[in-house]
Amino acid sequence: MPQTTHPGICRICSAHCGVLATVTDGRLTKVAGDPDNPMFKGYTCIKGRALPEIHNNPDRLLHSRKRLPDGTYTAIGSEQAMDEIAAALQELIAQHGPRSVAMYLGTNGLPYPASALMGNAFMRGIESPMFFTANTIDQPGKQIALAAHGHWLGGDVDFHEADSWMLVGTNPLVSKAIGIPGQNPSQNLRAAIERGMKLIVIDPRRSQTAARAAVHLQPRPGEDVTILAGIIHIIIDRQWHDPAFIDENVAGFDDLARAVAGFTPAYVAQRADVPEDQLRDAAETFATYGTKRGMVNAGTGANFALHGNLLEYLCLCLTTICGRWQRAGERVTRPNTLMPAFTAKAQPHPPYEGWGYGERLRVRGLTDTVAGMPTAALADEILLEGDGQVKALICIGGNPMAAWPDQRKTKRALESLELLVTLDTEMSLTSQLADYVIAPMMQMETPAMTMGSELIKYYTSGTGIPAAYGQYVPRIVEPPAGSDLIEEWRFFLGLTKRMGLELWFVNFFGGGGGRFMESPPVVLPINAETDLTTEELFAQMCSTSRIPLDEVRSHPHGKIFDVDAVVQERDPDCADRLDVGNTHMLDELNAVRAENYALRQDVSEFPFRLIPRRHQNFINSSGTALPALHRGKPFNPLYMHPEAMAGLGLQSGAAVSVTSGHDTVAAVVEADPTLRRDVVAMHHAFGGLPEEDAGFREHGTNVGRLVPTDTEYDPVTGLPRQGDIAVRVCAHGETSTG
Ligand SMILES: Nc1nc2c(c(=O)[nH]1)N[C@H]1C(S)=C(S)[C@@H](COP(=O)(O)OP(=O)(O)OC[C@H]3O[C@@H](n4cnc5c(=O)[nH]c(N)nc54)[C@H](O)[C@@H]3O)O[C@H]1N2
Ligand SMILES: Nc1nc2c(c(=O)[nH]1)N[C@H]1C(S)=C(S)[C@@H](COP(=O)(O)OP(=O)(O)OC[C@H]3O[C@@H](n4cnc5c(=O)[nH]c(N)nc54)[C@H](O)[C@@H]3O)O[C@H]1N2
Ligand code: SF4
Ligand SMILES: [Mo]
Repeated sequence: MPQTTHPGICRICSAHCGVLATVTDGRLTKVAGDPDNPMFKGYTCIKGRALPEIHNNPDRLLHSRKRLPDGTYTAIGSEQAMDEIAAALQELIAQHGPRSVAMYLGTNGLPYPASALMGNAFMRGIESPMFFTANTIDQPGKQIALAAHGHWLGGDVDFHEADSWMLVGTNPLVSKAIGIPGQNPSQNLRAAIERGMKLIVIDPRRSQTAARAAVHLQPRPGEDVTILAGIIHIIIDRQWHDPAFIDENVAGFDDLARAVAGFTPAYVAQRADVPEDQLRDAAETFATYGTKRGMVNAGTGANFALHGNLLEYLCLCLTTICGRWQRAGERVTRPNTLMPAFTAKAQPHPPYEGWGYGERLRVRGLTDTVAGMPTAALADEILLEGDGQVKALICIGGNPMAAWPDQRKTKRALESLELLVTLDTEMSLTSQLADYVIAPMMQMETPAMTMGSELIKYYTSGTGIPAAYGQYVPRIVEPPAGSDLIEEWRFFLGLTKRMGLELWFVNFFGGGGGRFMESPPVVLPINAETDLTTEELFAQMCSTSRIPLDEVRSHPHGKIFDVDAVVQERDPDCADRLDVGNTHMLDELNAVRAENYALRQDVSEFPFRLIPRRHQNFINSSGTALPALHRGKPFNPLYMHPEAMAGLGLQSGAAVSVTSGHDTVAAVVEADPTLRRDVVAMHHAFGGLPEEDAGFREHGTNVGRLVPTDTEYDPVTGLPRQGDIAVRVCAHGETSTG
């Protein structure tokens, strides 16, 4: 039995672990950690190790599918599918204009660096501005806040050298997403704590990360803005900020000080329900402990409670007034490898326009922003008749029916489309409504590189690879015999050729990042003559890399390159400043202070607050039906404190109804003593279609059903309240008034 083992890259999450993949008789049979990888040293997680089951999943699509008039699906050749889809798109564009075609890029764009970029180039090629991503239903406040605050061109403080770190509503030991470097976060945290770092975690749940914290604030959910304003208040009051750094680099300090003045420790403690001395302890530990190095990062938990932009802005303000950025002469924490070189400098990049420009939606006055188009409003754009109505949607590696807010509205919208195309490895909830489902190749069947993991540092601080690390691997396993699978970027190339388009492929999204590169983006013309392999396309994308791709490729187990990058002195004529006094943000903060918060805390109708949390074994909806990952529990329980359960007469495993002001869903309740008594938690992106609710023990519960898109939402990004959702819970089948 021929068996070979190859270095590979798991790209299920942004950590991009270097792995060893074993192929037996042409099938992927094992994925394990790679002890020879200098960055990961053998580390993987359960998801990466399940890559063989993911590739060999019997439910995986091996051929694209087309929906027949009776609603059933038939296999269709990929060439034929591209012929038909190209013709349908041309027809729609001719009749209704390019804006009638929209694209949505979900989380599974990440593993395939060329796919999102070619999709984006295609949209520019047909001149449609309707390019949406999951980012605006994730944490768009990160880019909005950076635009309002500006960037520090010296980059982040190194976690490995910091003495204190604050994490707000993020659980990186599970999500690997932010704060603690995601490349084996558990080990990174252990080493830091052994070295003496004090971790401060703000989370209504004693999460895996909170359990390791020196200070854990367990507040009411949704009060993170209040808490951060309170911490800034204490720091300014005690003069623990960094006046020299502020003097040289910061504008708006007095405005910030005035805006936080009303957030006294007593007020914050009362409002957020945290002990006042713990709040003081958090502020003191962060601001004064050790060598005073360390940053503040927030995650989805804190971002989903309506004030995401302000929340992220206050994280930057707190970091900045304490001078917690890498300074001249210090090592560059995240030097580029496959990205072009840049010179880190100890100086600000000034704020820039972050929202209110570009394409305007026809609903809720929303516009394009630095975080992209407002995805939570796309269903309304599809449903709203009239000029500009969206008639076709192409989804790449995303699952609107599982992950978008307001599942019922999403379903009405997707069903009303004239053309819905998904590129998905299975008949996902969204694929089940699609006219065409394009079956793509999977991770180990395509070449891979770490550029995506490196790139995310430009999206927000606290992410990216904290070393000049790079890895590139060729295809490891052939697609299954007899299959007809296509790489996603080639699908867009196929449409381009059929539609006679001329595209301009750009090697990375401009966004915040483009402005820090020393070389302009690589721009490639793509047209009917284009004839490229994926390797050749990657080579073009990396043609301006700091470390040449061939050099990276010659280290198949990945390499930490000897890049000796040090933050340079500021330019002598630099007069730019970081802004901690942005008017939009401080107005919002004043409005938060003026709120009658007792109204929101009233528990008479809705006694619980539902918060989000991530599952160790799945990324969103991916893999939730796979026995290797769900291990006999294919649903997402409603986690509840045991005392709260006892109060309702509930036992773990009982069926419950969860009701928000918007809708009701059925779920299985499970005791979780790590929660506050007044908080319940759920993983999102589970569940079936709305008419399949009875199957919640088989496929779980859709949280998006409880979330309206048009009552409580951020006016800049459209992000609705996806956390701190007021709910009541009762035994399933009973009705209750709470
Ligand atoms: N209520 C609530 N809503 C939320 C959130 C929340 O916490 N609570 N979280 C939000 C966040 S942070 C995000 S990022 C979004 C996620 O929103 P989406 O990205 O739209 O949702 P996913 O479930 O990640 O969709 C992934 C899809 O990719 C498919 N897939 C798996 N592997 C591959 C592959 O190799 N290739 C391709 N082409 N497809 C593949 C899966 O089958 C699945 O259909 O949801 C948001 N919505
Ligand atoms: N294993 C795994 N990893 C993932 C994903 C996954 O689904 N599974 N998804 C990926 C994606 S798309 C994303 S965006 C990232 C998200 O990464 P994170 O943002 O780190 O998400 P979580 O791990 O859910 O951590 C959020 C934490 O916020 C807490 N929380 C909830 N509400 C509040 C609140 O109001 N205030 C505060 N302070 N805390 C609150 C929750 O208890 C939870 O511990 O993870 C990525 N990585
Ligand atoms: S941490 Fe992320 S990249 Fe690493 S093995 Fe797990 S899912 Fe894959
Ligand atoms: Mo996300």
